[in-house]
Amino acid sequence: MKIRVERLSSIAQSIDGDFPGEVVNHRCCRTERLRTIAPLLFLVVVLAGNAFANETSELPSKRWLIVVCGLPGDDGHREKLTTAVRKISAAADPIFQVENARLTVLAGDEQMVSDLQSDIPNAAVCTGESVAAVIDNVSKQIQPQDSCWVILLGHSQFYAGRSSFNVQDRDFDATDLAKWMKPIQCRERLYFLTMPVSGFWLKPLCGPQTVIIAATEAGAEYTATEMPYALADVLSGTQAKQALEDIDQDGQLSILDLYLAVNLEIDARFKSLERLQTEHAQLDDNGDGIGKELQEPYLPVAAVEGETLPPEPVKTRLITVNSDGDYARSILITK
Ligand SMILES: [Ca+2]
Ligand SMILES: [Ca+2]
Repeated sequence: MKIRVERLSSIAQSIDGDFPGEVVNHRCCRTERLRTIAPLLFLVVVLAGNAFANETSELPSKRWLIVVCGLPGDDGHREKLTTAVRKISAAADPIFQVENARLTVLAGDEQMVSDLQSDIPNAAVCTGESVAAVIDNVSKQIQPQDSCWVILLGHSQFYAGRSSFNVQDRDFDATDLAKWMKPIQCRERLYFLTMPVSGFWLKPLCGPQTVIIAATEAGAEYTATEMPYALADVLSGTQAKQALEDIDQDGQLSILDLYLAVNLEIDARFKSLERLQTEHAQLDDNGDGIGKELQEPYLPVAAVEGETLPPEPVKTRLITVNSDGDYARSILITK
C-alpha cells in the first residue's frame, strides 16, 4: 500500500515536472504525456483503492457482548434469572465466539452479583448508569469491523405509552438504549430482548445491519415471558426440549437458527403446560422496525385424526433476500 502510494506520488510529480530532452511546444507535449499516463494513473488509483478495501475487509472482526439482567423482583425469579445469566454467559465463547475480554455482565442486584461471583467475577450491578457506562466503554474500544450484541433479560412494564426495563435506581427504555448505543461505530448490531413488552423496542433500535429480536408483539402481549429461560436452556443444551441446530436447513448455524430454536422451545414449553401461548416473538433485521414472526412456518403442526399432513416445505426458501431473517441468517455461530 505504502509502495503504491509512493509510486502514485512519483507519477503525479512527473506530470508537472521536466522530462529529459524536453524541447519546443511544451503545452502540446504535456498534453500528449497526460494522454499516455492517464490510463496508467487510473489503474494505479484503482489498485490502491482495492488494496485499501481488501486490507480493511481482512481485519479480524470481533464480537462484543453485553448481558444486561434487570431487577429479579423476588427470590424465585432471582434464582431463575441468575441461572439464565450464567448459562448465556457460558455460551459467549463457544457459541457466540465472544472472547472473555469482550464480555460484560450486569446483574440485577447485589445478591445476584454475589451468586455469580464464582463464574463471572467481573459482573456488576445493573443500573441505568452502569448500562450507559458499559456501552460507553465499549464504544471507545470497538472497531468498525466489529459486532456489538446486547442481551436483555428481566422484568419490564408498560405505562403511559412507555415500555420500561426494571433496574435499580431508574428504569430505562428503548429510547435511552438507542441514545447510549449511538456512539458505537461498528459493522453489526444485535439486540436480543427477552423481556415482556419488548415489541415496543423495535422502532427506536432499528437500523441497517441490525438484528432485533423481541419476545412479544407490541401492543398485544404484556405478561411475563419464557424467552430468557428458553434462550439460556437452548444455548446450554440442558433442560431444553429443542436443540440448537440448523433449523432453516441452509447448511449453516446462524442467529436465525438460534431464534427459531428458542421459539420452538417456547412453543414446546407452553404446550407441555397446556397453556395458551402468551408471547409471540418477532425478528426485524431489514431496518424498517417492523418485526415478523419468522418462526410460524417452523412450528410443529399437530396432525388431525384421519387427515394426512402435507409434505414439509423446503425451509431454506421461506426467507427471501432482504426480507426479515435474511441478515440474521448471515451471522454465523458455532456449537
Ligand atoms: Ca441454518
Ligand atoms: Ca422488518
